[in-house]
Amino acid sequence: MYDIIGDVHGYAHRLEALLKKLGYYKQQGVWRHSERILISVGDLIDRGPEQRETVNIIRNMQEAGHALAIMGNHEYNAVGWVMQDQQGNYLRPHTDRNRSQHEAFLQACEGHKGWYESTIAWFKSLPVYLDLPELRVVHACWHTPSKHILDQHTDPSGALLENAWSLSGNKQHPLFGALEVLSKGWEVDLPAGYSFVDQDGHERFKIRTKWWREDARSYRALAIGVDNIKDLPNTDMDVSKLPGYDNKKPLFLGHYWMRGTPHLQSRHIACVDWTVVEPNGLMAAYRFDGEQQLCDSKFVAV
Ligand SMILES: [Mn+2]
Repeated sequence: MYDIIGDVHGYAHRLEALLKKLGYYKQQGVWRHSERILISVGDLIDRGPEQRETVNIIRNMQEAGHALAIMGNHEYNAVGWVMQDQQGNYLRPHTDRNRSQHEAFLQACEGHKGWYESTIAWFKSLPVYLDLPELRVVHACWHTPSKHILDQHTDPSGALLENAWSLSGNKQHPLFGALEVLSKGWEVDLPAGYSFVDQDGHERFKIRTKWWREDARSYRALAIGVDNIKDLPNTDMDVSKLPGYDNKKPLFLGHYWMRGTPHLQSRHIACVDWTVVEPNGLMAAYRFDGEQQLCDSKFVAV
């Protein structure tokens, strides 16, 4: 069965500590488990001190058949940093803000041109979601209409077709919005006059939502990643537009900077990103044994 691990963001030593705790061991330079497969929810890179080591661990495992991996928004952006659209603009504009978010990875790649090119090619080969017989994995939001749009632009392995990359950078194209929802989540505009400052100090006018919550209606209850909740209006949002979840299979997410002791988002949804990038954060996994109702006690973290 599967162990699903959260965003690593370049913290290779924390990843290795987690692998050890999960019973994986290194053989001929590749981490493996005799009975289990690792699944990464994406966001291997950016922020942390061991960018190349992190990619190498997961890529080696995947190529040896011991892991599966999907693309997070950071891998998508890494590809967009080097790819241009038909007008010659980078899919990920080289603004100061985007550069600072990507700086740790770019620095780690300096002097390693061959490794960098090979890694970008590997990122391009990753699927955006997994729909396995027992479970589903997506970086941020399971949204069937977005999946259907994406599926028109992928090969049988789930990787984006080569010509789809430039389409995906065009905000007018449905693929752009589909990838935003799947990899960045269900974001909602705040009413005019409202904004908040995110963990990187940037002012934002949209909130990420706990799109899986069926019992909440207000901006304050549905927002995630807002430290000072009083920055948000004390009113309800139009929840009829939230995607919800069909609960047909367990779903695993990353992306959300969860804090505290790892716990489920619902009986069918587990976010495994417990914010290894912060001093009190955790590198977490969910140990999945085929159960269709998930359980808090199956999180493992270091
Ligand atoms: Mn992340």
